[in-house]
Formats: sequence, C-alpha cells, structure tokens
Amino acid sequence: MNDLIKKFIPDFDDNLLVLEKETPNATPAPPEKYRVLLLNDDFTPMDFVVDVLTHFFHHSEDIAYDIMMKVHLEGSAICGVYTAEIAESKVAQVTEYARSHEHPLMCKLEKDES
Ligand code: TYC
Repeated sequence: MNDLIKKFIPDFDDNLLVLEKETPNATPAPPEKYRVLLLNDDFTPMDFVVDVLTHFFHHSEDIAYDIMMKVHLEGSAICGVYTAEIAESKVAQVTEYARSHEHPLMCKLEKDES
C-alpha cells in the first residue's frame, strides 16, 4: 500500500498515514432506560393521580385508574419507561404540578435493568 502511494507521491510521509477505524458497522449500544414511578401517600386525592397519569404519561382513564390503585395498594408502580432526559423531565413536571396544587405526591426514577 505504502509502496503504491510512494510510486505516485515520492515525498509521501508514512507517519501521516491514518488507519481506518475498525468495526465501522458495529451496532451502537441501545440507550439506557429509566422507569418513572409514583409513590403512595395518604393525602393526594385519587382523582388527581389519575389526572397526572392521563396527562403526563398519556394513559387511558382505565389504565390510569389501575396504575393509581396499584400505587395506593402496593406503595408504588411504574408509570412509564423512557430515556434519561425524558424520565428526568417527567419527574420534574409531575413534581412541579403536584406542588402547585399543594399535594405531596412523590415521583421518582430508577434504572430499568431489564
Ligand atoms: N393513597 C391516596 C389516597 O388514598 C391516593 C394515592 C394514590 C396517592 C397514588 C398517591 O401516587 C399515589 N387518597
């Protein structure tokens, strides 16, 4: 290869040769995902939680009610799984919305290991 280049460019400097990257077609790793969860408390009204689940997580009324009841009975439930940036934004929006209505509703994220 170098001999061929030097045949046409006699002053060619070997040290300037840049090696092509190996595995240019390697599949990129999928982005890490995060679960957004709601936590139970004794004060936030059930209707408000259903409202949060339909508005911020785009669940139907029926699914939202089921998720709300799971949180109420079991202490927590997953509302959705997103990339880090979107998950953080959901937590911030839900927390801000709950506080602006003076409810103690807690929303958190955790890494999705599956
Ligand atoms: N436990 C609340 C009540 O009885 C309802 C509730 C459900 C609160 C889910 C928070 O994330 C929650 N009013």
